[in-house]
Amino acid sequence: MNGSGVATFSTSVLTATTHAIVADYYGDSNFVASSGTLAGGQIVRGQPSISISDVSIAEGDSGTKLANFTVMLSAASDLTVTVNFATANGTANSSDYQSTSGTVTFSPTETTQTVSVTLNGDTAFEADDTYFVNLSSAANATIADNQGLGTILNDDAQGGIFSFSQSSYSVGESDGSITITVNRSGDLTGSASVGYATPDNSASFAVVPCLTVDGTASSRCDFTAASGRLAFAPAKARRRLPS
Ligand SMILES: [Ca+2]
Ligand SMILES: [Ca+2]
Repeated sequence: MNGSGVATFSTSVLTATTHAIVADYYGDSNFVASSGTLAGGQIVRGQPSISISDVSIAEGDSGTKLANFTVMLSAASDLTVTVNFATANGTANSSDYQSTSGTVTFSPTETTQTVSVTLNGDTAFEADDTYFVNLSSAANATIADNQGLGTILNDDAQGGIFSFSQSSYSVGESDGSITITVNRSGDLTGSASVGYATPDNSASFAVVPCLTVDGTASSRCDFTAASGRLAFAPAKARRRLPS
């Protein structure tokens, strides 16, 4: 190079390792032309690579929740690195998650970013569902793993959950009957049934006269035993026990 110039060096074939740069330099009559190797090795770094994590998360029963995918750069870069992302259906579809796409940007020195996918909760029993976050079109980096697998884990009981409408019921002795409501919650997508029966303690109270007031009712003295099965059609959440 001459006294006022700036050396520029451009190539597209350097491999990622340490390279020596040899320069010829010359100047005016006081500067003896010479040549030599610049002090220190000139390090050529390979482009970092991008990968994305997999995420498994329980679905939830209502509202939404986020599945956070980590997008990683194998090493910090001096350049801004970008990569596009887009979701894609597996067995999951738009009823299960909200599709999204965009660009992930790593500023110099950054190595981690997050892509969030919004999942929709529900109470239907179903198999675990899958979807993908695909990476494409990286700038200033290569892509080592271009696909994040999202798994929405089923957290619903098949057929739903049965419960009484109250923790206890009271009835007047002269009322003749009592109606007890059984609720079905959760998965209502299919039919389901549940058996019921009044416990019969008659045998253990056989020696006790019915007129004895001991706070315990028995079918021998106080009520007619009842048993049967309550059938719930799909999407029906309430049934009444027959009186
Ligand atoms: Ca659920
Ligand atoms: Ca579900």
